[in-house]
Amino acid sequence: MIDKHELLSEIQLYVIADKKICGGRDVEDVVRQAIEGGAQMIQYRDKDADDADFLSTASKLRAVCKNRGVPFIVNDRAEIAREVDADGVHVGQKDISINQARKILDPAKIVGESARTIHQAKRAEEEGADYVGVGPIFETPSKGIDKPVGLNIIREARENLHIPFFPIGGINPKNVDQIVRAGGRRIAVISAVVLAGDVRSAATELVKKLRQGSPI
Ligand code: TZP
Ligand code: MG
Repeated sequence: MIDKHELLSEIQLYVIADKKICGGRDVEDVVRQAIEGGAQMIQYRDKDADDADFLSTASKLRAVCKNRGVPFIVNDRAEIAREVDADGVHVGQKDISINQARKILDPAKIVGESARTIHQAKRAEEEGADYVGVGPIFETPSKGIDKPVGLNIIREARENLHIPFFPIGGINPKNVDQIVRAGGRRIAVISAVVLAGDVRSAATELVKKLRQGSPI
């Protein structure tokens, strides 16, 4: 298995397949198309599903990702991440701690955390997170009432973090250049890909712009 740090260092487009935001679409189809378009890491997120449903979808997505050699991350539910042998778990500030996640998952697995300030991001790094998501950068309906933190956190993250960071929140093909100009090399997105009319080309367009800005 490739070392997780090496693996993470190459990821520019991280797509979060949020079941609710996928709307009526089949989440497996969406993930397949996103990967075909160039998504390099997938997270399964579903705040509402009960554990049985979550487990069932997670194991299907796990297989889709494994067949295509793409790392698969489970949102929040570390036990389910372990059960489906996901590549890691992503936790929020109000979820289980990095430490707790580490107790559940093998040390070779990825643990990521969300941060809306550089202080939170630094703390996640100190606690042993393998990557952080920083944002919301722009306004986004996908994160409820969270106010955007703006582009400045990207510069702060570049200066202060040693782990990969993924700007997230309201990023789409029209504004991704702003992320690149602020010094971001990677992004995490939900709606720009999973809600796109053409999932595959939305992913391709984002990857192209990130590569043009800064090939990894
Ligand atoms: N964390 C910060 S913003 C956000 C999350 C999960 C939502 C991102 O969704 P979108 O649709 O890419 O704005
Ligand atoms: Mg969470």
